[in-house]
Amino acid sequence: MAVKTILTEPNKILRQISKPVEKVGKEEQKLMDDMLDTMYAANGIGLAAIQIGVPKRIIVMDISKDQDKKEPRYFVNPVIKNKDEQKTTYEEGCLSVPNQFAEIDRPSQCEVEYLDYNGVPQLLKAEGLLATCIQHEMDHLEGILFIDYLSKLKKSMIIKKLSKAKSDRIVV
Ligand code: GNR
Ligand code: NI
Repeated sequence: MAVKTILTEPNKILRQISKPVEKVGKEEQKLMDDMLDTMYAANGIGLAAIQIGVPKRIIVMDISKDQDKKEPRYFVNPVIKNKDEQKTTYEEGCLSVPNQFAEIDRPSQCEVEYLDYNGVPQLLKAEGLLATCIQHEMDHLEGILFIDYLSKLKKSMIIKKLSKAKSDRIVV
């Protein structure tokens, strides 16, 4: 178990398209353990492998509020089957876009097919925050960030801020 560094925009690696996992083996399970550690350490509710630089179609999530009752979820090779016509709006944030938040519309319900931690096929019907989070994480697998849904102006302002915040951290 290990906490990894989370890549942040404008790091180009975040724009890679992640590759399907052939088999859920020891290596993938270790990756999922590290992803969960990293996500909890950063106080996030979801994390895609590409956020720690690994271009595999793997997501971890825990939307439980109670710190003592952890409910980790693991999704390998997730595919969205059914999307609701109806949309809901959530104020989204992203560990790869630190300290920036915006309201994003997404289908309010979805069905997702995936392999779990043990490589067993699963089907999940999600709604509410779970549905939003799954879609946010699935976007990461395609190299998409929530800021891509904002106007060009809002997006460029956020990227500018993040670039500046990054350069401020480099001590010459
Ligand atoms: O921690 C996170 N919170 C969140 C809130 C609303 C919608 C999506 C998210 S996911 C985010 C963690 C993250 O960046 N996952 O990729
Ligand atoms: Ni994110």
